[in-house]
Amino acid sequence: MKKEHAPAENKEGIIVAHYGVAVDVLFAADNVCRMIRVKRNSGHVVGDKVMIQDDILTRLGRSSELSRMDARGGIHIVGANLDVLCIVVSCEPLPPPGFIDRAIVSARASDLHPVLVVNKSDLACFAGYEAAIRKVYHESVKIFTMSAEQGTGLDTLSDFFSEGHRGVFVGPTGVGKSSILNGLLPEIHLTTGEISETKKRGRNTTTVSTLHLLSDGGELIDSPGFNDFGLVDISAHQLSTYFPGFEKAGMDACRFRDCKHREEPACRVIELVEDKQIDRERYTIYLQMLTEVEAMETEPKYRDRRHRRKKN
Ligand SMILES: Nc1nc2c(ncn2[C@@H]2O[C@H](COP(=O)(O)OP(=O)(O)O)[C@@H](O)[C@H]2O)c(=O)[nH]1
Ligand SMILES: [Mg+2]
Repeated sequence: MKKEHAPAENKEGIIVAHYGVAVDVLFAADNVCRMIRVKRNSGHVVGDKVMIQDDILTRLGRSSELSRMDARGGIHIVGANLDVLCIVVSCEPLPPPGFIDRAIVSARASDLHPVLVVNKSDLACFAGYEAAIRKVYHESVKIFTMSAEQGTGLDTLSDFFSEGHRGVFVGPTGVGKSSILNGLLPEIHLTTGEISETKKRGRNTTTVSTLHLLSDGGELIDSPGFNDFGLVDISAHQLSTYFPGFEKAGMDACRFRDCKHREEPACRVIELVEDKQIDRERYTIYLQMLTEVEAMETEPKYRDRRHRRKKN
């Protein structure tokens, strides 16, 4: 891709990297990338479609936006105009409890298609971990397994994206997000990190989100790792509809349309738990998340979050 410095007029592009006070904009029509200055808290994120005129950048409307909350209540937009959320996990380091469920619920609530990537298939801990992941999620999401280190399993992910998807990698630092992208696009050389032997956690080497065009089609955003995937603006009704594992109950199978699957009569989810078709442990996790979401719905500090919105 060429880098251009002369002003471009009235062109539509897409933000492919964000550096705080500047963004890289890719003009797909002529495959040229330009760096444009922006205000520090401009609110632009990678994936945003923009219009440039006289060096002024205007953001166009978003078709989708995926947000998460960090442990301090700060809201981050993970990416814009995406249709896929790629949740990357590994058996070392492990994702924090609840990370996958929250990511799946958030994706579905934002109209994104969540998929799971289980990386590091070369490690001894992989087989047991993958089996556990499949047991819980195989009916809910597509699961890709791979080893970025050995270059195996990457083709299936690239085939999936070649259908024309735009996705973002999310997952804790050290699971191999950047390594997978390097495997898909060897010419990009993203910085990857060492895993600390004592903490078994990755060091944060990816500091900005960057969007990459895959050679066979589709686009993928590499993002800095994070451990908190707090739910943002998710209602109890959305959670009861989107929780992974409840798909088998079917839409509107409960007597009440707004059934929260807690103690309502003729609740299909509760029936399936009693029938052992939904794992009781999964149901308990759901109830914990439900209590949390209900608390957020009534908690004033969560109601007006606009002032605490952050980019990325
Ligand atoms: N054994 C093994 N190590 C991997 C694999 N993929 C990445 N790693 C290593 O895991 C560490 C973190 O990788 P990185 O791509 O920076 O992770 P990120 O923080 O998710 O972007 C690096 O030391 C990689 O070499 C894999 O498939 N197998
Ligand atoms: Mg990285």
